[in-house]
Amino acid sequence: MKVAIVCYPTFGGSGVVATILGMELAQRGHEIHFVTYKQPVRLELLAKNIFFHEVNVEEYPLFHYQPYDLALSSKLVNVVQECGIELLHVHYAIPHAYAGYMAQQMLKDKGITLPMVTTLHGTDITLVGNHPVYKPSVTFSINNSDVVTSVSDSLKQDTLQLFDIHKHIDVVPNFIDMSQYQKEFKDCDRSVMAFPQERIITHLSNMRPVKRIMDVVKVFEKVQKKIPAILLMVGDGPERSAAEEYAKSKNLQLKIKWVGNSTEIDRILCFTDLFLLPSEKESFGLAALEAMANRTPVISSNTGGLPEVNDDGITGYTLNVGDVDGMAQKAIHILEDDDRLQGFKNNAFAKAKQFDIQLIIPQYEKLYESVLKTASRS
Ligand code: GMT
Repeated sequence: MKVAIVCYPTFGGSGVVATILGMELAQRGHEIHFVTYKQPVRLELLAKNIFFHEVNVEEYPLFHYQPYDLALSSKLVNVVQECGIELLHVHYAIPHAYAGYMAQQMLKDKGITLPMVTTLHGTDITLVGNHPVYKPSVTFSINNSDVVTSVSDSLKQDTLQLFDIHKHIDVVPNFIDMSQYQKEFKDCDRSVMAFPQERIITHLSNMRPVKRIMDVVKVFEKVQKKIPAILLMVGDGPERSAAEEYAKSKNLQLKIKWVGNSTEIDRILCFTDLFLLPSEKESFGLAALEAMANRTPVISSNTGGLPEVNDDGITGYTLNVGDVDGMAQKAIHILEDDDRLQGFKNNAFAKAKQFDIQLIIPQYEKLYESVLKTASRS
């Protein structure tokens, strides 16, 4: 199949999922065209069947806001015609599903049918998309997609509750390539980060308010009073400086390392003992899955799709949003005993296998095939 994938090219989870999906589909023999404003961070361009088309938005002084959706839909029309694209898969509803719909209509005018699959990722529904400014367009684009998928059952329920949707939503969970985790990392050298007696706790996110990184620091503050530990804060974002200031005021600066955005996530997670994800909202929690694939138990909030990934009491613990005391207690419980920690690590790894890319990609392929079959009949 010839598929165009539209996504955000940044460090966000939706872009990572779209990129890995595209690369795996390309390996399976499909021709994959990424259409976005920058090369996606995890995209390896030097691979067979992978193409990248950059969307340029011309700056014009009259425009207060540059019309990216217009540029994207025009680019899609060109790419579809030039490359013979059969199917469009957009990740994140805003504005991708809307731009995709416009491209479909322009192509229809030229006698070309382009079915569209829309994957909902979370904030496009629960935070941004639900705002009255966007809601009518998001509702319209979801209802007019040929196939709609969501990354967890929780997100599906949120979508049905928050929007007036008359389209079936298929749940296709996020995934991870477990073949990369079967063997131990040769360069997993924890001594570069911590002393032998210290536990390593990690958090990874774009540090937006929804990630509650102040809770991460506060949980760590309590844990390190009982157990020698360090905290690795990976990623960057608007909440970072306030959390750094708080850490300094508590004299934690030597125990917390602010790593910034990193392309070496697995190298960091492989020597991590515990992952913290206390988010306010999380449709899935890809970072938690990446941690679990690296044999790392997770303490998370119990919001959204997190309980579908993190099994309470088995792969870690899930607690109410903001329950810093509870999270610290459970963290200490896991970390204070070597055998218990090992048990949680084994369970986390076993659970991650349920989301192996080899199990999930065929679900997308099946949806693609069915939508193409339907389109060819009409
Ligand atoms: O969580 C973020 O800040 C990024 C956001 C995105 O769209 O890139 O992530 C959402 O999609 C991820 C991939 O499907 C999910 O794993 C995240 O849980 C989801 N984030 C939220 O729902 C807050």
